[in-house]
Amino acid sequence: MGFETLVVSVEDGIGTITLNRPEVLNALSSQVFGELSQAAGELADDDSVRVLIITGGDKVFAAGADIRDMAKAEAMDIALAGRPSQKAFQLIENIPKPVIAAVAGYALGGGCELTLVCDVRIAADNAKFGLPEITLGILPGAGGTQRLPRLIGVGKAKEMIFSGDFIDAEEALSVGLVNKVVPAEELMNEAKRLAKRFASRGAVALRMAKSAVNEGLRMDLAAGLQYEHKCFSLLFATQDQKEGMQAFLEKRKPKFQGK
Ligand code: DAK
Repeated sequence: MGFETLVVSVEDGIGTITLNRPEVLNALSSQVFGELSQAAGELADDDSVRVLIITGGDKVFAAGADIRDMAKAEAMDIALAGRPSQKAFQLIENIPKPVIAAVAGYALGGGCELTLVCDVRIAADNAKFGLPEITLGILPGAGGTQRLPRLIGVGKAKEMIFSGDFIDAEEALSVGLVNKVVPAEELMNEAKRLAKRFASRGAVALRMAKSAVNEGLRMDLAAGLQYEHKCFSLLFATQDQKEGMQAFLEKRKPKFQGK
């Protein structure tokens, strides 16, 4: 289906969602959240898609939720309107395929929070991350107070949340908010290179590995280790496990079938 606020493409097993509201720095309106859910759901269900990339293009990732949408809202509007954004973010976080955020320019507020539901973040050297909600009299409400401390630690997360200040790509790298920083013109090449590397691995093992990490983070260590062991055991029922180990013993590259 066609989208008004996104551009969606599939090439070589990689599905790419590009936020496309340049006139407002890709601000995330309720329409964007709705279309994101739809696009992410379609790419999740498409067996030809092995890995997803979410980007805002080469100028800006997203300057947050649309402040014009929020400015006149009452508490109940937010309580109810929260659902499309929560649905989109939870859906993306739980897609059983790797999701890479490719970030150029600003990733602020809900834009920064969108990168946090991706598995891996690649930043252009011009990227800037921040949670400026506090400067608007609110707090990060799309997972920022929960996912950011889990990713980068409580102290730095609180500094970012309390100050609303932005950090540049190098600082984001140093605190573990992004996995890699590349020259801006190399951003999509690097994201695609990593996507192809992920796509060359067995799809079932990738799915299980993502689930083991994500679900494990919601459990205590003992329960997480048990869950990991269940995922690990189950993989011995796949053809990919037989093929991967046989290929190693025969000193050749494995040909994974994703089953
Ligand atoms: N919303 C709407 N329009 C925005 C926008 C935004 N977030 N950010 C920028 N724009 C618009 C500007 O109004 C301007 O439009 P015109 O004036 O040309 O009509 C155009 O984009 C260009 O922006 P600037 O002229 O401001 O550009 P500059 O380069 O001077 O500044 C900037 C760039 C990114 C520093 C600045 O635009 C800025 O501070 N933007 C706002 C950043 C911000 O505060 N973001 C956080 C928003 S709060 C939830 C779901 C989501 C959220 C919360 C809950 N539920 C689950 C309940 C998320 C909340 C947020 O993200």
